[in-house]
Amino acid sequence: TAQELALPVGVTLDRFIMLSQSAFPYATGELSQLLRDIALAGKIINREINRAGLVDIAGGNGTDNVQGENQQKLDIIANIRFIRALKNGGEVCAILSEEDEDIIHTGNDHGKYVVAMDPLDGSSNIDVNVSIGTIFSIYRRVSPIDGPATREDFLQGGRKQVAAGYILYGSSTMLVYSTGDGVNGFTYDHSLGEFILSHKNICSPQNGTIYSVNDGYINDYPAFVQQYLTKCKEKSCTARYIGSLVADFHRNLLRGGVYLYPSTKKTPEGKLRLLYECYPLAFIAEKSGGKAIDGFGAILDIIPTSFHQRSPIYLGSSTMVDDVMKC
Ligand code: P6P
Repeated sequence: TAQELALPVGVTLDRFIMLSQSAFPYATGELSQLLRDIALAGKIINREINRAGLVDIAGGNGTDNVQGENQQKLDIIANIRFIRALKNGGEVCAILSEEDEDIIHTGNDHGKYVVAMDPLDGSSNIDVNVSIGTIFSIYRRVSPIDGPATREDFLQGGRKQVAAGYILYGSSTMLVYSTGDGVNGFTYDHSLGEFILSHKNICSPQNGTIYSVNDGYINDYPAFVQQYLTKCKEKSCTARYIGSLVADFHRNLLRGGVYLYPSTKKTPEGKLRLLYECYPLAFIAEKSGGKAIDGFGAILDIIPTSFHQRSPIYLGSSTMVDDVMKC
């Protein structure tokens, strides 16, 4: 971890990746380059978001994505920018995006990795200036190198992720990721154009008092969730729900808390997407000492069957997630 590597806060992402890679003599640098490509896309999207209000790229685009959700212009820009950065980086042979039904083949058939991503989650918040985020999940391909990527590359299951993370476009822009050994956070320094290590070896508080849920659907939630929320209110816990998953998750990661998106009548499978929302955030939660379950077992143990399948999710501080299940 960064602790063992004795990396000082303030080191750039590039240097952090280089020094982390040096700790793995057999690493050949492709994953390192892939992480740099993701950071580059994040910088570009950050710039687009910051000027969205000034240039006519905020608001709806008048089209729907595969989810049937109204696409915001920045959704499309973010999708294009990520695909281009990963294609040009050369390490990724294929991408699965929330914005596209099928696998996007990059033409890099020699690439060892595939990426599942939500290029801009919470985008309905864009034109009201609420924080939004990118979520990404990285697998080593299982299909033969130099051939086209296949469904199996993306349906390996959450425990097969080699890395995952998110970019939060908030009051500051942060990249938070893990390659399996600890979770580290990098804050974007606009003057340098660099992500700087600001949150080394993030360990999520074991417990907390913040719960994040859409209270408006409470009558639709399963009984155990209603019981848990009643207990939260009896204990005068703090309700914090931004309506932007990455922002809610990040606050709870640092302060302690639990995010709940249960199944409802409207969304019997839950709302959040398994491959590019639940798995990557569950990976970060577990690697920082937290938990992520679907109400029956660990999110990361769910066997995936389709690209855009949904799952209920209870995600965050381990004691709080356990308390949900005790109900
Ligand atoms: P609801 C945004 O659309 C999103 O996917 C997450 O970012 C957010 O936490 C959730 O949906 C909000 O959903 O049903 O409460 O509006």
